[in-house]
Amino acid sequence: MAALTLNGVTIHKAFLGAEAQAALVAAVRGVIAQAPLMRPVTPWGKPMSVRMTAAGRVGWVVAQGRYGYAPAHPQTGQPWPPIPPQALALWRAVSGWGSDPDCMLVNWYGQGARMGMHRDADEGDYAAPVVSVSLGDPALFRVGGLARRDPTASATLESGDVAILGGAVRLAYHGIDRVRFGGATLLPGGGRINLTFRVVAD
Ligand code: MD3
Ligand code: FE
Repeated sequence: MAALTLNGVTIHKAFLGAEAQAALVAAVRGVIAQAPLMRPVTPWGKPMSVRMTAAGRVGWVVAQGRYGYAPAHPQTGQPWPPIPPQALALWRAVSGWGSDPDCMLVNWYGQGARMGMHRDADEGDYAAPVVSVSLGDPALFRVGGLARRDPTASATLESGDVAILGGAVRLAYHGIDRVRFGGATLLPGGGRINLTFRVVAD
């Protein structure tokens, strides 16, 4: 399988075949049925364009104007559904980590959705990698360095691509500049799903 390195981020192109991608989408739909997608509102009062939900022991939320991980869905008050078995199997195959993730974050990109440059720094544990899986429409991904002003590099993340974010790049700035909406056939109505697996400190 072809691996590409972008500013230290390893991207395994077409890691998942069409059947594995479809199975993951079905599993994600099951998660969403239990834990509806939400549009988080930033501490600055701006709704994000990406819709999100999660599975696992904790999910990423914005609560009381702060980013963090919480054990229940903010709208339903229910615990997050378990991480689906196919998703856990993927983590176990690629993470190189000896324990399972605490969170599978689901990002859903509809038409026009994007994600500004940021660092993933709410987990409290940065020894474990983050694993990312892209499903559906292609996206222009950008990664920089540990400082916001560091130079950046870009690549397209396509359906089935898996990225491993470990070691020095774990705290690098990154974002999604745009999604080529309708650019893939996996999701009938168009759109992009990104799953990220995270180990989160108690
Ligand atoms: C590089 N998601 O959920 S995944 C996020 O495609 C997030 O939805 C993007 O950034 C998406 O926080 C990008 C690839 C990714 C994830 C985590 C990283 C790249 C990363 C952490 C450090 C460096
Ligand atoms: Fe991120």
